[in-house]
Amino acid sequence: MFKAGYITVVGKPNAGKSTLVNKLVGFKVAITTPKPQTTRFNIKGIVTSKTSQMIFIDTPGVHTPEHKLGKYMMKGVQNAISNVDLIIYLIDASKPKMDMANEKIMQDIVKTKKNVILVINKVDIVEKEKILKIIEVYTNYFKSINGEFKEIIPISVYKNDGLDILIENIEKYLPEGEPFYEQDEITDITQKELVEEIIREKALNSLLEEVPHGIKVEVEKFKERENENGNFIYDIEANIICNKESHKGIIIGKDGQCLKKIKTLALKDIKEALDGRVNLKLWVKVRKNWQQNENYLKDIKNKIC
Ligand SMILES: Nc1nc2c(ncn2[C@@H]2O[C@H](COP(=O)(O)OP(=O)(O)OP(=O)(O)O)[C@@H](O)[C@H]2O)c(=O)[nH]1
Ligand SMILES: [Mg+2]
Repeated sequence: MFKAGYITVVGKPNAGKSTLVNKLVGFKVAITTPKPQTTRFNIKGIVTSKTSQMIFIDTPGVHTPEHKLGKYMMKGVQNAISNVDLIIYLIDASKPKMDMANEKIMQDIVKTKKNVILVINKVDIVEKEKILKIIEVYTNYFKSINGEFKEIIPISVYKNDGLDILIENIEKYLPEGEPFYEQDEITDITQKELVEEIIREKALNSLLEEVPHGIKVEVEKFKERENENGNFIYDIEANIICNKESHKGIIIGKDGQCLKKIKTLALKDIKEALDGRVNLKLWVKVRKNWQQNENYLKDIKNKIC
């Protein structure tokens, strides 16, 4: 009998949630960076096989919010753990310290009474003996709040290690039922949102610590046309929005070098993702404290509900 269901991937920032979902889907549906708090809204990644349809929900990393944007991000996580068939709690084996964020995640997921699988990622960069200790610490804490991990699976997304076992175990906990999505559907992120996210990824990777988290990308124009040879051409205009005047200059860089770099890197990925020719225009705009302003958070809010 065919199985189909929703699986939320939850964890602290930088654990590798988006990297894992991308790997399982086989397409980059979510951006990934070495910086924490990369993902801002829930993104679905759909994997359909002969035996099952797994709908993964990649969520923002759990943290204590410092502004309204962060609060909405955390609301998204709450929604994603409440309405699913299975929760994957992903932790980073190289940063296993049990802290308040980890405790909060486990307290939240235990309340849902859903099945939970503990997945320990990045085992490629830690010694084997350390993994046993991590398992002990996390299982003990979860037990102390009346939780129980249905399975515990160490993986390395980088090394493709443990992913087959993970898939087998996920299927075990999915309900029987018909697929929710067509076989060729892989995500709910739109082409426009994907472009915004790709540009944001390149900006995050090109900028120093203080600037990136204040950045938002908005595509203003997204036009698709077909040339006489049947090839698609996309005309895209986008704004990189920052929250301080001083950040604008940093994003543009000396002689526009930084913005140029962001554009070159983004163009490459956008062309690949859209499978066509792309004309990209990028501007930098300032919106003071946009992360605190309801008017500028409407799009993120809409993605939560
Ligand atoms: N060594 C190692 N690094 C990994 C692995 N998986 C992911 N990473 C790296 O971990 C960093 C964070 O990955 P993301 O997928 O962006 O993490 P995330 O959990 O989605 O982070 P947020 O969106 O901020 O919550 C990136 O630099 C990844 O390349 C892995 O298996 N091994
Ligand atoms: Mg992410």
